[in-house]
Amino acid sequence: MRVFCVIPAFNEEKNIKAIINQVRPLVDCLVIVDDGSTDRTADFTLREGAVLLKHIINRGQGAALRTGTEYCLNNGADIIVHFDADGQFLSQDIEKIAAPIKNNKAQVVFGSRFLNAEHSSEVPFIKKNIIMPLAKAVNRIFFNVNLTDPQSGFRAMSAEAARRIGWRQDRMAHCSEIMFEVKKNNFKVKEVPIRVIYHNFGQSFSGGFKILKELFIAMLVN
Ligand SMILES: Nc1nc2c(ncn2[C@@H]2O[C@H](COP(=O)(O)OP(=O)(O)OP(=O)(O)O)[C@@H](O)[C@H]2O)c(=O)[nH]1
Ligand SMILES: [Mg+2]
Repeated sequence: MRVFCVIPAFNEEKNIKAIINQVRPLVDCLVIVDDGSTDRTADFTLREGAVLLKHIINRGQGAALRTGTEYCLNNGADIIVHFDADGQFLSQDIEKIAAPIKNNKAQVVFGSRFLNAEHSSEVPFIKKNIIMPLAKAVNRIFFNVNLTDPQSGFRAMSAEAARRIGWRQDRMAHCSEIMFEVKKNNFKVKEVPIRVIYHNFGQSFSGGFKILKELFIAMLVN
C-alpha cells in the first residue's frame, strides 16, 4: 500500500527541513502544503525535494489538509497520513498510525495523546485539564463520538475513506468535522497512542476556546 503524508505548513521555516528529512524516508510520497507563509517555508521545501503545494494566501490548517489530501487521491495514494510541521509529532509514530489500515483493521486511525499515561503527562495543564475535557464532552454530547483525542491532528485514512470524508471548515474545527464524518459514514476507527512534544505551551486558553467556538459552528453547519 502506498503511504502518502500531507503536512500543512504556515511559517514553519524553523522546522520544515528537519521534518522533511525525518518523514520522507518513511513514506512513498511527502506533500508539504505551504499555507500562505511569509517566511522561507516554500523555498526550504523545494530545496529538500518534497512535493510543494502552495496557497497564495493563508487559509487555515483545514484548507491546507484538503488541498494536500486531494493531491494524494489524484496521485495514487492508498493511505493518507496527516502530520504537523512544527515538530510536535514523532515521525516514528507514522508506521504505528498507518499499520491498522495496512492490516485492514481500520479505515481511519487517530493518534491519541491520552492512551499512554506517561505521554499524556506531557500535555500542557490547560490543554489537558480544561480544553480537552470540554472538547471531549462536546464530541460526546453533540457528535455522540467517544474518542480519547480526536483533536490531535495526527491521523491516517484509507483512500476510500478520504474520498468520502468531506470537511468544509478551513480553520481548526476541521478536526471535529472529520470526526463527525467518520461517525456518519460508519468507518472502522482505531486510536493509537502517540507522543506530542510541546516546545512551548502552544495553544493558549483563548486558542482553545476559539476551537470550542468553531466546534459549535461545525455542529451547527453539519
Ligand atoms: N496555526 C496555524 N497553523 C497552520 C495554518 N495553516 C497551516 N498550519 C499548520 O497546521 C499545523 C498545526 O498548527 P498548530 O498551530 O501547531 O496547531 P496545534 O498543534 O493545534 O496547536 P499548538 O499546540 O499551538 O501547536 C502546523 O503544521 C501549522 O504550520 C494556520 O493558518 N494557522
Ligand atoms: Mg502544533
